[in-house]
Amino acid sequence: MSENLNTKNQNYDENQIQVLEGLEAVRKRPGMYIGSTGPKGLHHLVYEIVDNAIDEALAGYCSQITVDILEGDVIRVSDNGRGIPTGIHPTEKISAATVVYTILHAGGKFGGGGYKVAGGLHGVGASVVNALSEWLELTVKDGKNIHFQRFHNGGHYDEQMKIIGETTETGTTVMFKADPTIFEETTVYEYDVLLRRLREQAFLNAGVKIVFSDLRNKDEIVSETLHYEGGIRQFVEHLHNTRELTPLAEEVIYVSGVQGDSTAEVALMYNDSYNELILSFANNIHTTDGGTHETGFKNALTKVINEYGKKFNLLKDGEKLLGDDVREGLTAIVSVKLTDCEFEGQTKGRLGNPEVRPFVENMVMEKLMNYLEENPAVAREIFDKSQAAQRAREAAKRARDTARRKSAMESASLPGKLADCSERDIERTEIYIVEGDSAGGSAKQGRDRRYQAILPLWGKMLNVEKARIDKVYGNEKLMPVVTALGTSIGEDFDITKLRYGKVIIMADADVDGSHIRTLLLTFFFRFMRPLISNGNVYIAQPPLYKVSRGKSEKNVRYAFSDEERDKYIDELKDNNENVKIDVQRYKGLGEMDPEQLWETTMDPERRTMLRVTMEDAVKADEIFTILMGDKVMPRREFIEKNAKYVGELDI
Ligand code: 1YM
Repeated sequence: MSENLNTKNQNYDENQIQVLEGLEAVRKRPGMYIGSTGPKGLHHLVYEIVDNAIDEALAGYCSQITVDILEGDVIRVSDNGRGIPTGIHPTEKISAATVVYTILHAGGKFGGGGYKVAGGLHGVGASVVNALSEWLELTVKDGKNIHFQRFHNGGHYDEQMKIIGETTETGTTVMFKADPTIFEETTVYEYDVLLRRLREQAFLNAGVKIVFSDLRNKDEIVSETLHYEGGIRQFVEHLHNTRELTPLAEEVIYVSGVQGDSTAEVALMYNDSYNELILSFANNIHTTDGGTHETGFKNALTKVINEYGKKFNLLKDGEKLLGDDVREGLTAIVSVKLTDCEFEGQTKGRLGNPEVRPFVENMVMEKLMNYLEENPAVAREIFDKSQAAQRAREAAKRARDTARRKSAMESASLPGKLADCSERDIERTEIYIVEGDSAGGSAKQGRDRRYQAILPLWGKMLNVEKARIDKVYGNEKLMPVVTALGTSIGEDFDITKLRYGKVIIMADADVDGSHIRTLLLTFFFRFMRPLISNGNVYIAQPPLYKVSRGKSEKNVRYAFSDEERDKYIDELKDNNENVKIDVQRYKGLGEMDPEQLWETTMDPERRTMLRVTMEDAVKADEIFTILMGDKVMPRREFIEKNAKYVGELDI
């Protein structure tokens, strides 16, 4: 606070003290404003600034937004809008633009005349970004003058905003460097992460043009223009393309409506897969847990397709398609823009506004019904697909009932190969799912039988990406997993029935092991998703090498990477040049004896495991569709691109 202020007015001193108190609050609790100080929070800084430029574009004053990552992970965002007002603010006695960048909650845009729609931090974003930056430079062109101000160390400034030149252009440019003392983990941006979000924003705001470039490496400049006149229609097409899915009909169905100050739009398309993907947004914010807009859409879709079936006598009396039937193979975007969004739930990922459900529901019912009547061929295809899903659901139900009857008749319903644990408290229990009989044998002998259960897998694996649920019920490899976990699958999934707190996949560190891991993860993702979002799924990390010197137990080290192996070799040599170090490479779990397996991979005191998390269900869906789908090219591309990331599993 003892900054050397270049001010002539006592007001400015007081002002800066007040300002810095506000920004200091942000620096003390960054998580409250941007969620975290990890990579996610870091990228959030960019979104906050871009959001302001998008608001300006939506207000109709800006046609292009440029986003650059510069050397040293400096971000530059530029727009050709009106430019943030630079006049002296009536009560704060400093430039309005300075107010926007230094006063928390200046986002109300000075009350009145602001935008009808605001997302993100509702405009407080600019000052939050400034508070969390090592430095930030703001340039505003107002058609006459170029105004400039520099901030440093989280919003401090030595000089007020000043004119540095003349111009006939208008617009705002913001350049900033995230503060490494706040973002301790990393201040390096991931191009793909920013690209994904910028592209999403370009889809959601039809016509807005965003030019995004990575200029960090002069030899490898990457640039992308994101500009979609078709808006969310093109979003749906994009989701089909990236997943290499085959659409059912050629064009995307699009409906929209207005009610007062609110707008709603829906784009949808079917494909020949069995999965549904609905992404919903409120004021451009992804509502990961859905909410009233999504419910309204789903209700309408079910009603319309049933009504269509009745009207054309395609449904027998009393026959009814359920939501899951009409959503099989559906890709849809639901986007609403409201004056005031209420976000609910622990992660604020669900839209709560009750009036939105009937608004979306009625709009979609009316317009989609019209569409289907005007496009009978498309309508018939959608209906037939839904009916096929319904028939499969009934077949699955029969299979399930048979499975249930069978298990009720068998005295012990748990799978025969399961070596269960004695403890029942799921806070403490864990199950190792192990591929291969020899590894299974070692694991059974090496485990702590009080709380560790072992389930060896055998038989032919089903590629669940290409199977409906009825196939799972008949699969000899997956059913033991289902019965051992106790939760059932799909609609019947019940996490309260889970028999083990940790579900640990243990497979070899080779190609086959990786295949079985992927298949099991896909299975959990498609049929037991809450298991993943709840954080119950883990991947065991067996060591790659055993490094030892002589026979003493004291001189044995297990290495999980080549670097670690070399480090242990040096450590055990202890500067004695001639000493012999033994390095054993484990080709598979089966090579380890029970004791080694326990020490290195299963002992809770010593093991390392990866917890599988689901940061982004959309990305995960894309990954699984690519990894397990029919198309070879995208799979190879994905694997090549991501090979370096193997080891951290964040689907
Ligand atoms: C690179 C980031 O922030 N552009 C931007 C911001 C504003 C305006 C124009 C703007 C808004 C209004 C009137 C209004 C903002 N202004 C304010 C505030 N790009 C970027 N472009 N004139 C210009 O809302 O009425 C906050 S953001 F509060 F000063 F009006």
